Amino acid sequence: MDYINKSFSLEGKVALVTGATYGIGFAIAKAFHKAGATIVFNNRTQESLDQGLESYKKEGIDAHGYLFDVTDEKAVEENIKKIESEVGPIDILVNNAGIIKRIPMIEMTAEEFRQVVDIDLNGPFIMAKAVLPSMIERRSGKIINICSMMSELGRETVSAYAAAKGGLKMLTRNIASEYGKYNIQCNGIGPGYIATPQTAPLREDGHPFNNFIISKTPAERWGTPEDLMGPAIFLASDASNFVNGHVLYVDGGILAYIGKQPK
Ligand code: NAP
Ligand code: GCO
Repeated sequence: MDYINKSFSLEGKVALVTGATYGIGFAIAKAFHKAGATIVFNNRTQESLDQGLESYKKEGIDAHGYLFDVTDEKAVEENIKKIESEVGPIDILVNNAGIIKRIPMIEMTAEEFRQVVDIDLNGPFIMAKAVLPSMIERRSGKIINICSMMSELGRETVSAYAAAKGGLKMLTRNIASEYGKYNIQCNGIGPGYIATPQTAPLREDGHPFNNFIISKTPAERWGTPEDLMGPAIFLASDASNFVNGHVLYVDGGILAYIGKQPK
């Protein structure tokens, strides 16, 4: 048990999970808390921040909430400095904040495309850039980028999201390549289809996508945010110290599966 307790523990670590008010980010933050970490999260509106603080309180977690948008470089730099002095140097960054716009590509404006890429790809770049100097100095750090099935696959209406999440997979590999020598590990988690507010419109009763996803998933169900807890602890802990530039797909087997034979 000693090995398990030591290697998977996040005791004494400070973890910043972006956009972790609910959904996947909230579940990952809860997992980190259970593993011993101090939790910091941010959101872009006071309303979301307060909602998050309330939810952490209900779980008995004393989380530190900061109000800033991951696309605002100046605000990110200022808030990272604030977090470092008020809570402590950041040991673990999870780039979780993200949005999707489901619009057929030929109907999408360049501005809409830019908004998605800005939050889902530029955001993780800006965040990673802000935490890396201290990680380099301390010769230790973990960055986890929340990728997607769309880091590997395309589908109708999600061109901007797929472009951003595909880019995020490559940013992950590049951070690992560039800073691995400082004992910094940057990996991705690629969730399959997970029941959160982001996918709520696809799960409405009778929506054809609901049955489609269940039949595309060998596990024959939607994932839950809690399905991401173990993989996130692994990638944040010493247990993964020689895992770098990898995307761990947590998808109930979607990427392994050719799909059901039509009846
Ligand atoms: P969600 O329920 O929509 O939560 C996303 C959170 O990010 C929200 O709290 C949102 O704030 C926040 N956010 C958005 N833009 C932000 C910004 N610019 N700055 C700070 N915070 C921001 O999403 P989720 O389903 O939990 O997904 C979390 C991550 O996993 C996303 O990157 C998503 O693309 C990815 N993912 C999701 C699935 C899935 O099936 N659900 C699968 C694969 C990957 P508001 O509360 O203000 O909206
Ligand atoms: C969609 C979904 C996906 C998921 C997820 C898959 O419309 O296809 O929203 O993109 O959210 O990212 O891994």
